[in-house]
Amino acid sequence: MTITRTTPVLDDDPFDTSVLTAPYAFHRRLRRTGPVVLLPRYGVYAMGRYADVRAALTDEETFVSGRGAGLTDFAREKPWRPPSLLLETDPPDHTVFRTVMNRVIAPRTVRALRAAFEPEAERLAGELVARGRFDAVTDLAEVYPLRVFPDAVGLPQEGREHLLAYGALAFNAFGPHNSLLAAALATAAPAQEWVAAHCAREALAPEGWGADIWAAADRGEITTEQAPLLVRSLLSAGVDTTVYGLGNTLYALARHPEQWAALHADPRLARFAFDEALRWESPVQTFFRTTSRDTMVGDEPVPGGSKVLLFLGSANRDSRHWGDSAETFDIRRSAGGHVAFGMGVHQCVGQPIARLEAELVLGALARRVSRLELDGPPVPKLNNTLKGWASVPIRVTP
Ligand code: OVP
Repeated sequence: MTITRTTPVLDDDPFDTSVLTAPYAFHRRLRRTGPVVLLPRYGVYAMGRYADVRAALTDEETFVSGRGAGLTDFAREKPWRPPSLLLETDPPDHTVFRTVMNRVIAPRTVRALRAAFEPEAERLAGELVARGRFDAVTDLAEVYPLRVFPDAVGLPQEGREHLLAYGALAFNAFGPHNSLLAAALATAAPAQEWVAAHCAREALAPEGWGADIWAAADRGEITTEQAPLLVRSLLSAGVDTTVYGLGNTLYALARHPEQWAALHADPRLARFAFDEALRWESPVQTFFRTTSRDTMVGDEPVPGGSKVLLFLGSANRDSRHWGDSAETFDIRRSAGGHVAFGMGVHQCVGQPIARLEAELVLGALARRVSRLELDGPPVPKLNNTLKGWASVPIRVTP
C-alpha cells in the first residue's frame, strides 16, 4: 500500500486587507498547520516558523532571489522595473554588488554621520514635546528620515517627498496585482520619474553615498550602467523601511506605557527597544524566494521552481524560538536573532543607518518624556509587504 501525504493547504489570502491589518491570528494558524503550507490562491508555498524561515533565508542556493523577492517569477513574467542588483540577484553576481554597498554603508562610515544626524533628532524631539500632542507617524516617523537620509545620499531638498510614494510602490509590487498595487501604480509616475532622474551622477552631490557608488564605477568595480541601479536601491529601501520602523516602535511603546517608563529611566535602552519593536511588529512582513531545485521542508517536499512566501513577521513571534512570551513586547528581552532585517547574504545592508536614526530619535524623546500614551485610535497603513500605521496620535508628559 502506498500512503500519499499531501502538503497542508490554507485558503487564506495573506494580502487581503483583514490579514494585512491584523496578521497575527493568521500567523498562528500558519505556524500550527506545518513547517510549510500551500496557498492555492496564489499557487505558492508559505513558511511561518522561525527555524524554517531562518533556514530558507540562509540557504541562498536553494531559496534563490534572482527570480524576484516578490510574487512575480522573473523566469516567467516581466518585472515591473529592471531587477535590483542587490535584492534580486544571487551569488556570485550579488557578491560583487553587495561588496560595493558594504563599503559604501560600512558601520564606521555610518557612525561618522552621528554628528550630522543628531541635531535634527534633538530639534524635532524638542519641538514635538513642547506641543504635548502629536502624531508619531505624520509628525515624526515620516519627517525625520526624510530630513537626514536624503542628505547623506546627496539628494536635493526639492522633491525628496517622492521617496515615500516610490517606496510604497516598490513594497506593494512584491505582492499580487491587487487594488493596493493598482492604486500605487496609478499615482506613482511622478515619483518614478524623480527617482530615475536622481540616480544619475549629475543629480547627486559630490559627497555622499550616491557619489560613493559612482566612485566605485570610476574604479571599475561596477559598470556605469550598474551604478544608477545601486543608487536606486538606496532610494527604494532607505526611507519607507525606517518610517515604518520608527512608527511601529512608537506605537509599541505607546501601547505599553511601562515599557516607555523603562526606556525613560535608561535611554541607553533605545537600541534594544528598536530591535524588540522590529521583532514584535516587523515593518517588512514577508519576502518571497524561489526554489532552485526540489527540496524538503521538514517532511514536506517542495518542488524546484516554486515561489515560497517567508513570513518574517511570523518567525519573529514563534514561541518555538522565543518561548511563551513570544507575543509580548519587552524591551529588556534579547531580541537578537530576529529576522526583521532578514538573515544570510541578503541581510539588510542599511541596518546601521536604520539603527542610528532610531537610536537618535528614541533617545532624544526618551530623555525629554516621562510618560507617552496613545491619544486616539491608531490608523493602519496598508501595503502588500510593509506593516505599519498611517497615524498614531500620542500625548507626552515632559
Ligand atoms: C528591504 C529592498 C526593498 C526594496 C527595494 C530594494 C531593496 C532594492 O534593492 O531596490 S530591501
